[in-house]
Amino acid sequence: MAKTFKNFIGGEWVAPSTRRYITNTNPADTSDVIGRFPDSGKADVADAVRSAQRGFELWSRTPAPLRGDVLRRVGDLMSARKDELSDAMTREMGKVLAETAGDVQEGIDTAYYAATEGRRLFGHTVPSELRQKWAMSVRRPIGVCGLIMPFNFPLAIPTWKAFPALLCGNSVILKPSEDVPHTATLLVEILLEAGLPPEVIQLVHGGGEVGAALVEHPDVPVISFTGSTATGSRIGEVCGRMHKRLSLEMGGKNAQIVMDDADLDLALEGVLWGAFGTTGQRCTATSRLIVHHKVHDKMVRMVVEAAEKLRLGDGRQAKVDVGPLIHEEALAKVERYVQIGLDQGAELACGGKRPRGKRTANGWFYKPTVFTGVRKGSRLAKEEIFGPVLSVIKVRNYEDAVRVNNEVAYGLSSAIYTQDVNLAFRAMEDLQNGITYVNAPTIGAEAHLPFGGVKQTGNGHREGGWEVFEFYSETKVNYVDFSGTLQRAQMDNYE
Ligand code: UN1
Repeated sequence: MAKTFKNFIGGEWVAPSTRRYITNTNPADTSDVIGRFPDSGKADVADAVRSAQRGFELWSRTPAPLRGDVLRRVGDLMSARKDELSDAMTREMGKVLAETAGDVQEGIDTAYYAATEGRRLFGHTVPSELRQKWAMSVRRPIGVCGLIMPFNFPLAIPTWKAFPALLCGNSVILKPSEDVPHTATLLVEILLEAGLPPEVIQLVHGGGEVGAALVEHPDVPVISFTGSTATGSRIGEVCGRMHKRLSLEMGGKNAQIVMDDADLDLALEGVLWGAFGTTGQRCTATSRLIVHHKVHDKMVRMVVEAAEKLRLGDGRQAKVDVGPLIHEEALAKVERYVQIGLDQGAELACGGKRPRGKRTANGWFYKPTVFTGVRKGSRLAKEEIFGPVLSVIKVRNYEDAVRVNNEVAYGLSSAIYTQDVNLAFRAMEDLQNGITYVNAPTIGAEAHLPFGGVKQTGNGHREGGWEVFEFYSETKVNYVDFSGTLQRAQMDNYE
């Protein structure tokens, strides 16, 4: 009998009010059951909010450097348990161990960055226009933050959201993806062990019902969401109506541009990692390879030859390059897009089917797939697939490459491979993305820099780095007049 997991609400591990559960299985081998996790409902969210409000009262009054100390201990515990966390993560999410170790590391980096921010959290002190008057701004906690996470970074993304939120003095309700609830459970255990007061963190497992209840709850003033653009739009409507603070990280259709002067071996390594790492299930995944016509045929040959050699299998086994997709539905979506590609006249250069063989028989595997001759404006060229499918687009020159990169609705990351320093700098200006890499793939953002995209990818906020602390805190301005007289701003100095 599979282990039954609980929510963490009101400072205790509790069963969901619904008495419903979702069975979580290993996507590389669906006969491996990780456990049953709560399929919670609105009442569980309501309980979590009430408790989180008490948590907020306590935590928002705790000095920021002490809040930082808790996060430093969280980083220490995550470091000590890196192997255990990576293993648990690969088991429920599928990506290879090297990648889940990177995912844990991103969480550790985020913890230590947030810990030190507790001793900064700068405001400004600025001169007043009046004599004997002081003016300053400070950062204040906001309240209960509802954090809604995707499956692809089971630890890094929850930490990106939760650690800065906590450092700023907010309490947090985590709604992990129902596909990776175990990793979130381990994270909450670590937070508690590190000394976070119990009511400051709540964990409510479940699906869309939990997410919707959080978004619609009047006492959750901050929502952060990473996921699809369609869901993000619905969340945005509700938050707009309720005047909530909302950070959205949504889709991508990221491209790697290869110019005719590029180091093709380097470009090859970049595109393999960008397109097929995490089985293409990153918001930052390389989904389009935009290649200068002079090197197009050669580059395609190199990519196809290398893609065919990638070894599929259980990410916990040695020598596996690519794990499974997260679930049957994700696999079906990839299959649908392959059909759409064929229907719209693209040429299948490799992949395009499920693998055969024992190693992959029980999981949601799909072969790394490359399409060439992908027409500008076709669905393969425009829509996010979130799987191991790469579309190659041939271009005439740099301007054409920029145009193709920019003509999609999304704007998360882009990459350009060139030896021409002038062109590299022009690209940094011309490519409409939140992140541009020069001679490096579209994935691999670092935790201490702002992360996010333009256009339909986001709503203007950033995760990571210094900017995220502004999202999770409210600016308050204080004026102190110590003149003992009424001084009228804009008037008494300008008579
Ligand atoms: C995501 O796919 O949502 O830059 C996040 C990267 C990772 C984070 C990706 N550090 O690829």
